[in-house]
Amino acid sequence: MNPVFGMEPATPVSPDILPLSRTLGQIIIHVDMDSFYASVEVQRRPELAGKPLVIGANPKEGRGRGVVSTCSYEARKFGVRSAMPISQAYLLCPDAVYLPPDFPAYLRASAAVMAILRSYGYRMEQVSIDEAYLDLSPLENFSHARALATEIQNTIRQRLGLSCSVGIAPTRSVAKRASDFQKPGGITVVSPPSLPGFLHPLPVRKIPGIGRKAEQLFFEMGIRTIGDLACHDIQDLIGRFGRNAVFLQQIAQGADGRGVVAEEQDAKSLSRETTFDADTDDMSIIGTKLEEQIVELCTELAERQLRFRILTLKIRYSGFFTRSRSRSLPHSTREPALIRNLVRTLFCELYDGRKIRLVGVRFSSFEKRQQGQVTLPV
Ligand code: TTP
Ligand code: MG
Repeated sequence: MNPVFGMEPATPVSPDILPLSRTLGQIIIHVDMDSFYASVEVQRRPELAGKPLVIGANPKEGRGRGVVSTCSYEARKFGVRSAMPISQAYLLCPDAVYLPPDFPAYLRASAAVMAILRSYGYRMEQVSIDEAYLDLSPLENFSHARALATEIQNTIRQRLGLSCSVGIAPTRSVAKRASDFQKPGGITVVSPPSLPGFLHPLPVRKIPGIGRKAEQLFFEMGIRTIGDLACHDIQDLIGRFGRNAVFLQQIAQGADGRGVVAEEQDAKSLSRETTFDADTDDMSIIGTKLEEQIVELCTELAERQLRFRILTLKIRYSGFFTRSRSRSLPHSTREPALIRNLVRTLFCELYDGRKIRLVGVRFSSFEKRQQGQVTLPV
């Protein structure tokens, strides 16, 4: 036995066998909307269809600050990507249409998508504004799951005018990789026998949590693909990556073992942050931004029927110095007036008179009320 982890080090079992033995019986689908914010804009402004469209901060002819939230697939052909500085996006594609995000509209579209997914009656876990897992294990086989995925795609397209991609696999992490595989509009089925063939040629950075630094370490160990990681000596991996190595190798072997968690447990926090175009100490600009954030967050709370108990305010000053302060409430709430007062109080406590680069509000510690009486801690 391995004295540290209480388990046998991985023996050289063929990776072809592992996924089957550990995940037998699960059929999980991952649904991810295509270029979500941009698609919502195109849906309500059809004249934008087929054009490069960038959602994010104002580019101000290349002088804008802030980042790209997302962009249409037409803009992606120019190299524009989410999280890229908006100034860089402008350099790559000055002729794109640039729009500021309209979060309430995206939240409404998200709620409509999730309602459609929920209506199929399977265990469901929403993991972000535009993606969710459904546990289709009750279905007989992967062909039935593909048929249902097609129906889901058609329903979302017909009712909402939006496109999504679907991945179907025996595990969550492979389903997520699969939904990304044929975007936009694809359905990718990875049945147990085809799992190693799908997963192993992919680069290691496709495993969630592996960034550039870890990827470089893997390269130094001769690991380039997920298949290389699946077969690598586990003790060698633990020597470099510690405990995480066991989990990472399991993911590489297609055996993450996590199911779909029922909805009530998913949301841990909701937050909004805004970077100002120029660092500012103008209270009307700062107040307006905070108010926008509160309205968006309260809309999202209402959509999800959530109340929260902990509010956190974050201020980042010029030069990136960041401070935040939290307040716990005696009772859960989503009452805007109370939230406004609390944000104001926390702001006065935190603010030291310097110019501000970014403000943010976060709600956490949720409760979800069901049928008036019962309170489920989340
Ligand atoms: P994603 O699903 O990552 O991206 P997407 O739906 O725009 O495009 P894809 O077809 O590749 O799935 O994110 C969903 C939304 O979340 C996206 O439309 C905008 C928002 N978002 C940001 O605001 N900033 C980010 O860095 C990312 C990645 C997403
Ligand atoms: Mg998406």
